[in-house]
Amino acid sequence: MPEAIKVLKAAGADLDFQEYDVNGDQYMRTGQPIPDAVWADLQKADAILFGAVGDPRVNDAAYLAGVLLRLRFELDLYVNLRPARLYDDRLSPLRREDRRKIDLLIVRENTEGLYVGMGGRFKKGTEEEVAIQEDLNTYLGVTRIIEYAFQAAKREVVMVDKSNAMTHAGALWQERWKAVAGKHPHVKTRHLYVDAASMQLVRDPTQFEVIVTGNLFGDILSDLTAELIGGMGIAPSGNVNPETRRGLFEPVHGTAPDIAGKAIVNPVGAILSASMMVRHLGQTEMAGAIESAVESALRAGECTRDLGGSLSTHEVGDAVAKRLRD
Ligand code: GGG
Repeated sequence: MPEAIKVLKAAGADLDFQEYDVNGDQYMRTGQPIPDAVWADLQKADAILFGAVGDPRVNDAAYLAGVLLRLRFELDLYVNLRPARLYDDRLSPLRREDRRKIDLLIVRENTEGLYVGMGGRFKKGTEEEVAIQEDLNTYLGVTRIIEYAFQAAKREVVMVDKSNAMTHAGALWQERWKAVAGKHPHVKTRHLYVDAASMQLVRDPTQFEVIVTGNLFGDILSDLTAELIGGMGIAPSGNVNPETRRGLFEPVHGTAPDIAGKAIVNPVGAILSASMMVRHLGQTEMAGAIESAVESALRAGECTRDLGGSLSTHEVGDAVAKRLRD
């Protein structure tokens, strides 16, 4: 986060920053994932820049649910934008050069699906235990995310589901997909089952512009697409509500406790999330300038070791910030 803020300031972002410590320490101390006073402020913010949630000392799903899922659900940030753009050819694991022009967007439904926490465990701890995790899909939720994908696309939207096996939810997705697609005849459409989509993403990701899918599949596919462009350290995301204009921006990665505090974590995912945030706030030129500065630093090899460089987290922030000031 400090590197993302550093870059925003170097880019001349005219924003008031308010920093909040929402972390495992304060959760263990107070039992509150987000303190009430912090929550009140977050509800009023124009945008939220978020790091990551996860702490090996906290083996408690209520922590993740009480931080990230609460923000997504209660602020109704129903669109999760997960772009994947390859900034430097050498970061791609793909052998064929013509398959490396990757510039796609995953539009993940962010407030429904398996993440709502419905279900339960019956006869818990016995050999007869039954565990049910419910996959919630609503007419409104499915319709609005598909509609958003069409707004975001110029050329083609690919809808990904598993409607051949998940027949109830899948039927709703199929019906809403056809209905919404019918309103956008100028945009091409394609449907893929999630297994086929995974295969196609590895085979030739350049074929995709916008992919729209549910919460779980979007989560999984976007880790795959992150690896196609350099890994989890580089992938940004935005959680937005296009109607209220609320937004939360965060790197796709988690907290990576194994490398925390060593000044080697890659700040690019956070920096690119900050650029998505200023774009959301209407500063398109600034967002483009930040992305160009990141691209130039990566191409010059000014990056952390996960991308083959030797710079520290802070030095990467400096390298990007310097390009914005020069
Ligand atoms: N910025 C994404 C994020 O925080 N995701 C939550 C997550 O994956 N937590 C688990 C972890 O950090 O290992």
